[in-house]
Amino acid sequence: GTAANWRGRSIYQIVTDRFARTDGSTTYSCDVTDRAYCGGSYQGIINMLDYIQGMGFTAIWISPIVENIPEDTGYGYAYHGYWMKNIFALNTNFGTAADLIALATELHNRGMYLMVDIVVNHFAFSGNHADVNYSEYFPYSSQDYFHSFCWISDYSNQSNVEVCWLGDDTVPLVDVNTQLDTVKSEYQSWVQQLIANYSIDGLRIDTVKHVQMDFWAPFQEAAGVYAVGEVFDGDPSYTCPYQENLDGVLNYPVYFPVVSAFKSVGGSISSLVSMIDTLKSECTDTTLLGSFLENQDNPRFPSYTSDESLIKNAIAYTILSDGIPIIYYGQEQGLNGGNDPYNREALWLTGGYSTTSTFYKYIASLNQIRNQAIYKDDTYLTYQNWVIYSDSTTIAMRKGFTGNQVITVLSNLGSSGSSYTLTLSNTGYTASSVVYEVLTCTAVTTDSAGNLAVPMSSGLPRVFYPKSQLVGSGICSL
Ligand code: ABC
Ligand code: CA
Repeated sequence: GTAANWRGRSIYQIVTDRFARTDGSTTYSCDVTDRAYCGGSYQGIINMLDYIQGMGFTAIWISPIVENIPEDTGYGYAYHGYWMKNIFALNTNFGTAADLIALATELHNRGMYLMVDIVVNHFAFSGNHADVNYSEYFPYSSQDYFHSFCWISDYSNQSNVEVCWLGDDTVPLVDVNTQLDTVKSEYQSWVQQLIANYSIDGLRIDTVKHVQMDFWAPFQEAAGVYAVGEVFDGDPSYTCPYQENLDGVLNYPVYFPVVSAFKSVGGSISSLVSMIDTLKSECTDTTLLGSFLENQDNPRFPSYTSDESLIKNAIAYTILSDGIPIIYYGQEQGLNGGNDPYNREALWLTGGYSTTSTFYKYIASLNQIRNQAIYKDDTYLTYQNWVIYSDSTTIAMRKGFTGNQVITVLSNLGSSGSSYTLTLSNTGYTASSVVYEVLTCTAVTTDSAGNLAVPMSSGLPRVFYPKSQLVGSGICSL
């Protein structure tokens, strides 16, 4: 899929080892602190596609698929897939090539896309950096293909970030010399083959900031599919320029202010408001950024707060703002693990894939309204979300042209927030028109000046959309 094909997708991110087992077990033990393979597989994902599609997702992102180092290192096994050894072989812990192809086929039969995580920055080793056995790597089977050893020690020095190594003397991440022409062309032909062999529709690219900028545009071009890069940095002036060389980047700049705004009552709304504006001027296209609240590298949002209203507001931001929403597996069951490895729970141990849990149904509602707005008029996607109102506890946003606009009202008052009416004048809705608050299925009629009276309570988010656009959708039984 091209960037334009991906803009309207909604992605469910899976840590393959932790999502579903082939045997469908809901009891097989998985202690996250063991950092071991727990048996999640491609076949397990296939069996659970109804569960994923039932929330309105139109794509999945899976862990890196290539062969990893097999050792039980000081940080356990490579169950996450980021410790490459041979990029032309598969990690057989997740299944066979046929299983992976079957996953792609089954997704495509449902009209869904497959995004695969890839790493180019490094291979991995179990042991001291001085003992790396390069001959075990493929295709870069000698030291000549790698940067000479130095640890990354200064994140303010970009060349240090690019040519030195991540990791430590437990698991050094042996830094590929991506400046070599042979390496560049090898990687380009590799990614083409990978995409063709497994019918991959898009890429999530790891450690993008650790590879020099000029590597990316030709690599993206060779891949020929949408790619979203991981540039783990909250500063938009650092992160956005990567979008000049890759279709998208994960929206780390907005991640941090979203977490701060909603992780507690009294969080800063104003920093979020200003970041929304900043990104529009700094990034090439905010509608192609990857919008997320959780992932395998950060504490799950409910580890900061158990307040259901706060969590709901943060999730609504992910799905209804600009960009391609990415929901991390387990958000739909309210998992609350902290940092790596606690945020990589086995999903099968947490309620047997309930489709009636609060957040499962909530995420389904949000995807459903977004999918409906896109279906009615796909310029919804390129219309940039803007803040129509904010105060110290509220942010209201509009996305979509007149007649098809979604108005999202978010609050960080939390579950004990009082009930009151917020009158919004900037929604663009016409006078005396009927709109629906789609999370509660409540009809509201704008007044003679087009003002919208928003019934706020318990710190819950409110999402409005014109009633006429809902007819026939099944949303709110319309
Ligand atoms: C293993 C063990 C862990 C153990 C660790 C030391 O070693 O499993 O339990 O604690 C993979 C595995 C991990 C594994 C690592 C290392 O490999 O998933 O479990 O940890 O062996 C990507 C992936 C990530 C993956 C790798 C490696 C890279 O998403 O899952 O990890 O292939 C850096 C990289 C980033 C990387 C991340 C983990 O580390 O840049 O690509 N993610 C600052 C730096 C960032 C840095 C970040 C976290 O800290 O600038 O570059 O990310 O260390 C903001 C600033 C940011 C700042 C943050 C903290 O604050 O704006 O710049 O980020 O305000
Ligand atoms: Ca590097």
